[in-house]
Order: sequence, then structure tokens, then C-alpha cells
Amino acid sequence: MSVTTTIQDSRPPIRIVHLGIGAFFRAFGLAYLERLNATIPSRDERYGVMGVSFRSPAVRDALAAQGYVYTALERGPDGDMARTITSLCDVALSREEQSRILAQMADEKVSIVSLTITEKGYCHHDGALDLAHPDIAHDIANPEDPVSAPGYIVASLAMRRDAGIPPFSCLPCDNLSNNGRLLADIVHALAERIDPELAAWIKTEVRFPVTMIDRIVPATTDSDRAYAATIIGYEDHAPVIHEPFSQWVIEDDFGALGRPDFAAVGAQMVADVAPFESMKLRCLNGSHTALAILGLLSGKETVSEAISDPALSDFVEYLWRWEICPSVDVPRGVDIADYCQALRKRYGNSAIVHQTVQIATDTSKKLPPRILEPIADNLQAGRSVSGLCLIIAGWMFFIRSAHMMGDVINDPLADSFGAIVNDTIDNDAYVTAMLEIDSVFSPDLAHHDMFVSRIMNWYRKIGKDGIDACLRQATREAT
Ligand code: CS2
Repeated sequence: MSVTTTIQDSRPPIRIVHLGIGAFFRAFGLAYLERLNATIPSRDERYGVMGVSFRSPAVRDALAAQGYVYTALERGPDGDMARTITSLCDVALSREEQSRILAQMADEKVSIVSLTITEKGYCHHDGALDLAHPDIAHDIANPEDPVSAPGYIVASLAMRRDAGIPPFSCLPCDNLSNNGRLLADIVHALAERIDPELAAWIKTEVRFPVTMIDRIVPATTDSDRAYAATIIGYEDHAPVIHEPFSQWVIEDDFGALGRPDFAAVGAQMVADVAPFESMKLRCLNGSHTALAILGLLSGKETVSEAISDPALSDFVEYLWRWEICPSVDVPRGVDIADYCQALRKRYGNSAIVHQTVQIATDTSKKLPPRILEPIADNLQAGRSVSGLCLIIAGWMFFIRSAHMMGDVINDPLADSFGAIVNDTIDNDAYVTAMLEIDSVFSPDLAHHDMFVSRIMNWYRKIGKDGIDACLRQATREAT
């Protein structure tokens, strides 16, 4: 009997299907489940996971070749710690194995469908289902042959309802404001288009708990794989690298089939995730986007390099203190200044090679929850938005320069950006046209005089004086 067969024989039953089996969930959710399974004596009561990949077959193939067992390598200031993850039992590729995935999602043992499909995977426009999205248009026309993650959820829920099986709960683990409500709205709207009776059943029966997830997990590179081999002593083709820190806050609102005892392994089960989420999305993800975009403009390749640059680091401190923290609804008992100092330390962990270019991916989808929502709050409260506007101007500058250099822009709106760059004759016309992209900027913001003029001024100044001068000016303005 091969080693792989022995491992598979002792695998727990699949009780969770995870959509979007990238490095993040393998270093985060599966690490929690691995610890939890270690506390459950009976194999049948443990939680096995089927992962679904919506992208390339590479992850599935690498994991399948090693029986889905892989290493999660923690790298921190105190050294490395390798853990073997055995709770992943299967990985399927959506475009090749649709019926197997749907059958698994419809299986009565499955009580949770969790998701890390990134911001764009929700196919939404300002929180509402994007009916013009080609995958959504496809799924409405072919509900039993879905391609989008919401389409898979609706199709498998229909199978469960028809078979008299209670629904799973949907657990979104992406960095979006109110991710559970957003997913519920998307799924309800899609089901409504397909079968109103199914939509009514989903509305009363299916739970969509909100979550806040936090762990820094860079994309795994060849040199990470080579390094992992030196630590574990054998070749793992699908390791994940992560920092020591992790935090999972989950709204305790699951359906009839219940949930794992996440709290037993350190997750916080709460009635209201909003304060945790606003603090994390704005303080961490907002400053990450700032370091990524403005860091790229000043030639920084990684977050640890960017945070050790005095101009960037002072700017981030300024942002936290004057523009981000005042906009946050802080969770009870948390000192937000301490929280930000802990972030600083996490960013400075040079064992984690977190590329600025990775964080700058899909920025059009990241700006609303990270930067634009705090701007709207600050404008309403009469607080400064200058530093936050510098990030937006920096992003526009980055897009234009990348397009002119012929670099690939990783963003679902890349084609629209290219057209805008080509069709506008000067800086102001370019900035105005970018602000008119209504899937990013709400009309209220796009026509707010002070917001618009701040961005135009920063944009001109980046071109004229360079990013360093802008960072210094933004930091000085407050003091
Ligand atoms: C990052 C996040 O890539 C990004 O946009 O800001 O992935 C970040 O590392 C995580 O949210 C940390 O929990």
C-alpha cells in the first residue's frame, strides 16, 4: 500500500467545501481546522475539506501528486515552524470537474461552503449582483452549468432543496465590508433570476455569517519551495508560507447543520463582526494598499522594504493617526494605536517576502472598502482626506505609467484603463475620466469638489516633484 493511500484512508469525511483554494486559505482556514481535528478523537466527526480551484490546474495537480498533504511554514522573527496539513482531502478544478464539485456541495455531510475567491469573485457592482458580468449572464442562462462561485452556490443549494437536504452555511473569507451580507445579497439576487421559489427558500433557510480574516500569506515562489525543502528535509511542491499572526472573527450565525467549534482553536465567535472588520480593512488593508502603490512608485519591491523607508513609514503613521483610525468603529477593549504598532512589526518581518506588486493586484476592487469608505466617512465628519487621496492619485499614476510602458496591469478593469489612457490628452482629463468609472467611484465622490481637486493636485505633484516629495508634504500637512 502506498503512503498516499494510507493517508487517504485515515482522512476525515468531507464536511466543508472551500471555493478558491489559493495559498491564503491553505495557510489560514485549513491551519485552524487542522488544529481542531487534532482535538476530535473520532475520525468521522473531524472536518475534511474539498478545495475548489477556479483558476489554473497547477495547485490541484501539485497537491494531488502528494495526496493533498502539504506544509504550512510559519516564518517569523523567532524562526520557522513547519506544520503538516492533512485535513485537505480533495481538490477539484471548476472548469473540468463541475459535476463532481456540485455533487460534493450537495452532499448531506457538507455543512459549510467557505470562500476565498478575492474581491472580484463576488461579481458585484457596488454591492449588487453585476448582471452584466459575463459569468453571471452565463449562470442565469445555464443555471445547472455554473461557472461563477455564486452560480455554484445557487446550483448546489437547488440540488439540496430538491433532495430534501438542509442547506449548508456560506462562510465568505474575503476582505470585503460586511462580506456575509454581500454574499447573501448576491446569492439571493442570482437565485431570484433563476427560480424565485428557490430564492425564497434560500432567504429563509441559508445563513451567511460575516467574518474577519487576518494573516499575511504571500504567494509561494520557487525560492520558498526550495527553502521549505531545507527545513522539512524533503520536497513539497505545494507549501505555503505565512507569518505567525492570525485572527479569525466569525459571526455566530450558522444554519441547522451547525458548525465546527472554531473557538476551541482560537477563533472569536461574536454577534457583530463589523468593528473588527472595519479596523482590519482600514488599518491593515488600507495601509497595505498605500505601501504597495506608493511603494511601487518609489521602487520598493516588498512590504518590509517599504515600511523601512522613512518617507513611506512616516506617511503610514500619519495615515493611521489622522485619517484612518478616527474613521474606525473600534472593537470594545482594543487599543487601536497598539493595533497599528503591531501591524508595523508584522510589516517589518523580512522573513515574509510580500511583494508590493502582489498587493497592487486588482486595486480597483480593493479601493472601495479600504480607501474610499474611510474617505466618505471623513468627508462627512469634516476630517482630512489628503493622505487617502494621495493613494488614489498614486494608483492612477501607477496605472498610466504601467500602460505606457506596456506592462501587464493585473486588474479586471485593465482594458478600460488602457482605453482611458489612450483617449485622454492631459492629466486633468485622465484623472476626470478615471473618476468616472462608476464601479469604483460613487457619483457622490466623483463630483465632490474637494476630493476631485485633491486628487488632481496630487497627481500633478507626483509627476512634477516625485513621490517622495508628496509623501513628505502629506505627512507635514498634519503637523
Ligand atoms: C493584502 C491582503 O493582497 C492584499 O491585498 O492586503 O491579502 C492581506 O495580506 C491580508 O488581508 C492580511 O490578512
